[in-house]
Amino acid sequence: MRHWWQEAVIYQIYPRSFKDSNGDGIGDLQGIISKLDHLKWLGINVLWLSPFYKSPNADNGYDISDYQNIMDEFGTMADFDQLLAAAHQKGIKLIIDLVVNHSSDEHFWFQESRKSKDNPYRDYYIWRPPLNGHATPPNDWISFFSGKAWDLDPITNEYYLHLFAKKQPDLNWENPKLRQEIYKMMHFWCQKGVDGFRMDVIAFLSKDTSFPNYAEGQFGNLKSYANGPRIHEFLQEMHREVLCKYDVMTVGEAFGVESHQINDYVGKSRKELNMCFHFDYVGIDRDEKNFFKAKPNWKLSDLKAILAKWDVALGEEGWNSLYFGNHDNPRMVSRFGNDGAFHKKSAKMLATVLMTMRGTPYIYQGDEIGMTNTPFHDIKELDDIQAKNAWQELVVEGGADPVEFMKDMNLTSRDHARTPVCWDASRNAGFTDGERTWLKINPLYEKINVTAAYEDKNSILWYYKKLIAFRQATPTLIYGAYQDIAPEDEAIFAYSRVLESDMYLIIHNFSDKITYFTVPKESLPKTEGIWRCCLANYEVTNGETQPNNHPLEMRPYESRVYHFTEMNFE
Ligand code: ISL
Ligand code: CA
Repeated sequence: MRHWWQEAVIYQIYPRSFKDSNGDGIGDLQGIISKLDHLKWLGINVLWLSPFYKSPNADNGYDISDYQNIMDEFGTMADFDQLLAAAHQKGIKLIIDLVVNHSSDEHFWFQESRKSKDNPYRDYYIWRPPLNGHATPPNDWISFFSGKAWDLDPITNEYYLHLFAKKQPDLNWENPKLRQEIYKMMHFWCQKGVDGFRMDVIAFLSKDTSFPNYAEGQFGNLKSYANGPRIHEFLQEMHREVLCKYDVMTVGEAFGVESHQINDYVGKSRKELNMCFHFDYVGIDRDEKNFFKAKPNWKLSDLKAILAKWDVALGEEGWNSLYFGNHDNPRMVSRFGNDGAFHKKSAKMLATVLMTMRGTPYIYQGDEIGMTNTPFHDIKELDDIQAKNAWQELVVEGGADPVEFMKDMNLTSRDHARTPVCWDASRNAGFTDGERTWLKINPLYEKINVTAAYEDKNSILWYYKKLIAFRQATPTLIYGAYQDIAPEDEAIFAYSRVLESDMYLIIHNFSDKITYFTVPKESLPKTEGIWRCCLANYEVTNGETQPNNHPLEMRPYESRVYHFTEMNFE
């Protein structure tokens, strides 16, 4: 059984940074509507919108104060209805972000809940008395945004849990009344006609309600509250109560889920989710002990091992997602490619990986033109609460070296993905016609912008368009079996995709040096046939059309997609 969300190419929009339509320097829904033709031209099938609901923006919308109303800065519900209709009219589906592990502390439910211990909304959140009667939190958990994961609320002198910011109290999924409120909200959006949900930190919904101390150190605590005892019960209830009633897709942000657990979430017989984003390579270039510290010399063989591990774990039972960028990660060309001498080649190479692997590819806004990381010189230039709280804790209170900290932020900050999309070379990169923008503009905008990319037929943008069309027209690239054919190679990433007798051989040079590669005999088809290089990010002379009879000379960041056609002897 094949589904539309397996054949789709999905594009993520972070509304705050996509396009401003009213000159206040903040992206908005009308801005997205004004750029739908760009997305239609690109050929994407689905839009994922990061949160656009009412929010005080402690975490830029991932702190929701009203799930059924639009954030003031982004516009009105009429704007949303217009966006949804316009996208559907252009044949583009739209999925929305479901952030229900926590709400904003400004949500009506929390305002009520904190009033008294017997308030009807008390158990919509997770409250615990101080340990042994004095101001000690119930356990040693820390927040992802620094500090403790518990905050003592003076009104009732109890702690409430917040795995993220203080202003993001965790919702209590043990409470069936809360769960029914969430399902009612999901029906509201499904009845409007949205085509699915991306689900924020979905594996955290069920916690061990004895709230034990950590098993291990920072981030090792994921075992303490990810994949809790009732997570599958809750997701199957959500499926029964809401999801099974609509033709919608779901993708869980599976922070904390390990490959051996994945088909419990996305197995086709599970009636839970359709696919997930895993986090196994999000830390590949990060210091094990300090997530904000970069570890630049990551190994290609480690990345390939992770990709292969998840492909095997999902097998035919599950379905994978592929992403190299999103609103929480630095720009992929700066992180996994080469944003200097080989900017264009490496951006195209990464795009080729994204579009030829097994699983639904996700493009993050601006990656289609190869937007790079932005130089941040001072903490005041950063907006992200994760960075600012870390600065406060590590530098201001902890005495860490501010220069070192900013060096790390220039490699790892989430703000890299949140600088405004560059639409042209005019002031403020065509993102706004106002004076200022909410976050600094990437200084390379005169060179790297959508308009310049349209005008350059050899641009990253045109290459994405070609790649997307190629993938959509090639079932073998969507459904074909995946096999890494050189897992140990630290420069070459080469794999096959096979569907029945149709075979593609895809070879990338992840290095800035010319690298020779011989396709292993055992990876080649046993039958006679002809090879054709059907897509590449360099000019391929006809001498390179035969990948099977001599070492291939792969140029820096070169990608080649070879198609094998069996010679049928009649
Ligand atoms: O700690 C991280 C590891 O990557 C963060 O990037 C991030 O907090 C984590 O991936 C969970 O992300 C989701 O939930 C957060 C929100 O800040 C992120 O933007 C969202 O993607 C809390 O809602
Ligand atoms: Ca605006």
